[in-house]
Amino acid sequence: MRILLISTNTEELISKVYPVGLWCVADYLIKRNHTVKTYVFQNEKNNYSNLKKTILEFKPELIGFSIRNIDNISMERPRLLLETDKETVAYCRNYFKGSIVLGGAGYSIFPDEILEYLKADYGISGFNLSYLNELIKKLSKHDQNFKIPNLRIRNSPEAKNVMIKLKDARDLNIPSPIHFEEENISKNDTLIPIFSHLGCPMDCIYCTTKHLEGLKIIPVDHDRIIQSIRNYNEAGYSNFKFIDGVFNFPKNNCNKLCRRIIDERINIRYECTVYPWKVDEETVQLLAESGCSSVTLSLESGSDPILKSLNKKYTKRDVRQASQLISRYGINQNGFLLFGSPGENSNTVKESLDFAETLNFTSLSLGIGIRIYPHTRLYNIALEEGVITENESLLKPRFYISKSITESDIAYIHRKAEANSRCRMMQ
Ligand code: B12
Ligand code: SF4
Repeated sequence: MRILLISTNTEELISKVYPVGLWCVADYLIKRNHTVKTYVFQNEKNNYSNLKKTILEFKPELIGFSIRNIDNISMERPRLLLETDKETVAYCRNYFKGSIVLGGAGYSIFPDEILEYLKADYGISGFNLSYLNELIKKLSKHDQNFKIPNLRIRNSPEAKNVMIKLKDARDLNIPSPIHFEEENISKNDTLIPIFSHLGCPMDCIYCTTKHLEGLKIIPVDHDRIIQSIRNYNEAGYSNFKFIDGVFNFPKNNCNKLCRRIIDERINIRYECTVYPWKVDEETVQLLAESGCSSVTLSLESGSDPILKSLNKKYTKRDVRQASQLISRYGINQNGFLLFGSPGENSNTVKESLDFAETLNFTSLSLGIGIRIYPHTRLYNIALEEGVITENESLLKPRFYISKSITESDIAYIHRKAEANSRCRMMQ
């Protein structure tokens, strides 16, 4: 089948992000003998007229949209990023009469609502692309018997099933470097994103990872990771970002991967996220020796009762210990504080900011209000406290902020961010 895959994401929030999800889908479909073309808005100056030309010349039989982002998760300046996808789906319909299928991380959080909002035909949630392949086979045979896991069909009462997660990371694709080369993406400063595992057992109350990836860690085979890094190295890329929610858990998996990178003299500089719990010198030393130049130290709060209310396993003491070790090994550390959690008040806000100032952060990002997602504990708290109602759509972002947080607390956070050049507000 001739398939056109579209990514409309042009955001540069936090950093430039390449459409790796879309490229995984492309690689997967090409291996199954489909003819695939990708259309990436980031690289198209005159988006719509080029898109029209692409549709008319390529003549796709199916169009797929990779929906990575829903919104910018900013309570103070919210933007619904899906609007561009909605416009683009409608635009495609002018020149294309076939089916439009959605997928991607953002899509998988709100499958029914996004399908309806964008007025697409089908959606496949999750990471398992074999379900997409099943759909394509059925569509090409005009077989209407759509009993496919994770499939949603717009205007169809069936297929409202629970998302089946990937059970085996062998089915998780790492995109080929060819896509970065084809798009002429800079070799010096681009971070190539790689998962070292799926899943996170930490179960923080606001996080969607449990829903998207599961609580169980599913490691990606180290041979595959090393081979992918080598492929990227050969293509001239040597900066990477391990995009796991927490890179340092499970400790054995992290240490083993670092040791392989060191032993095999792999040329790599990378960033990763460190969860500041049970961080010991052995791991930090291995991180440094294997090329880790910068970590996101997920801190979220500098107040122990608030950390507890977020279901963090660590305390301030653990954070300080991890931060000191990371500094000792010369690794940059970027912190993040989230304000407005259940139980937060003026005192805990000040306590958090004071605590963060005592740590050796290269940068500190501050966020106010927590995005409420379905399938999370924060959702239930927000429901119980009457912040949201049961049938309310959360697609247009809703945020939780403790009722004890005042306007003057918010102004205080902004003043602190302005006064410190290492600090910035999340947008
Ligand atoms: C790593 C990451 C980042 C890194 C990216 C680093 C980098 N250089 O790439 C950083 C920290 C920079 C980042 C920033 C942001 N992120 Co982010 N990020 C992630 C994370 C953890 C992984 C994304 C990723 O690269 N996955 C790897 C690829 C291969 O997977 P994938 O895209 O999901 O694709 C797979 C499937 O979804 C599927 N698929 C993809 N497309 C399609 C299409 C079809 C048709 C089908 C069938 C299937 C399919 O197949 C692929 C292979 O299995 C996700 C959460 C998660 N667990 O997925 C959040 C996530 C995508 N981010 C999110 C957000 C909000 C943001 C920011 C807006 C935050 C902010 N305010 O700044 C920015 C936006 C940046 C941008 N420019 O777009 C949200 C999006 C939901 C939402 N509310 O919008 C997520 C889901 C996290 C969350 N729950 O809040 N992010
Ligand atoms: S540690 Fe990170 S990825 Fe894991 S549950 Fe908490 S916020 Fe989500």
